[in-house]
Amino acid sequence: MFAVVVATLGPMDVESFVREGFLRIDGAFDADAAAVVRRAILAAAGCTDAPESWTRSVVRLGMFDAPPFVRPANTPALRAAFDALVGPGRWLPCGSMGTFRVAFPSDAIADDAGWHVDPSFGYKHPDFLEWRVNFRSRGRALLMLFLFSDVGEDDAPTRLRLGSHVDVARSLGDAGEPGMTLRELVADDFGDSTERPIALATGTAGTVYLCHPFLVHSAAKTHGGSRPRVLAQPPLLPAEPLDPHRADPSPIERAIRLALS
Ligand SMILES: O=C(O)CCC(=O)C(=O)O
Repeated sequence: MFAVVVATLGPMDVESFVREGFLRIDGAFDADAAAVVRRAILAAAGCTDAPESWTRSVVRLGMFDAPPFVRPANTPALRAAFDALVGPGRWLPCGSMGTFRVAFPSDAIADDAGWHVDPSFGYKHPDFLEWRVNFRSRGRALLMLFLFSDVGEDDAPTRLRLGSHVDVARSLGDAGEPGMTLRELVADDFGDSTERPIALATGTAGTVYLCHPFLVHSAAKTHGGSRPRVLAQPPLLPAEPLDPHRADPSPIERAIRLALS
């Protein structure tokens, strides 16, 4: 069973993060704040609470940076968790929520539900499969999943490959400083991580999953529930380059170092 954290992170939580590659923080932000954002996102998608208005299976909406959207990413509980996992002074406050992905109840197979890690540099290339990741996780300190709706097992939870950050770190270690493209990582089966057990990113609105940047994950293929699932996935940006070999590695860096050794 993976760790679920309600308040401050303890040593066991941190060790679970290093081993499994993620932590679930319950009540990381307020459920009322989640409801405000959820309504705004559904309105931006041209929908209401009425199922008749849910005419697509998936909608992506980008780059919301107004205070109600970014406040959930800057709560005291999350800032403390960022300090514990990335290190005080080594991360930048979140100024935008990245892409919101809304999944609506539907049997249609989502065409963007493939296993992947989120690339963190090389974005100038027009083909996203050429975007890159390297063993230092250049450009990204954490992958974060913010639940703005209640997400049960039938509500299209994100799928997480437990421990896959270790497999990916090993492949990236072999690739050195230039790292690998997403295309190369796909061909590598993300460090041969296909047999790893899968966890589902479920929880009530206000839950946040803090994930190692190398954690392999995928959207659910279908949505068998009855309410739209609203998720944001902003990166936590590093304030300085990560260095798995430094004298006082953060848990993120320590997980990489353990995989490389
Ligand atoms: O919607 C989800 O559950 C995850 C989406 C995702 O991983 C992505 O868009 O990169």
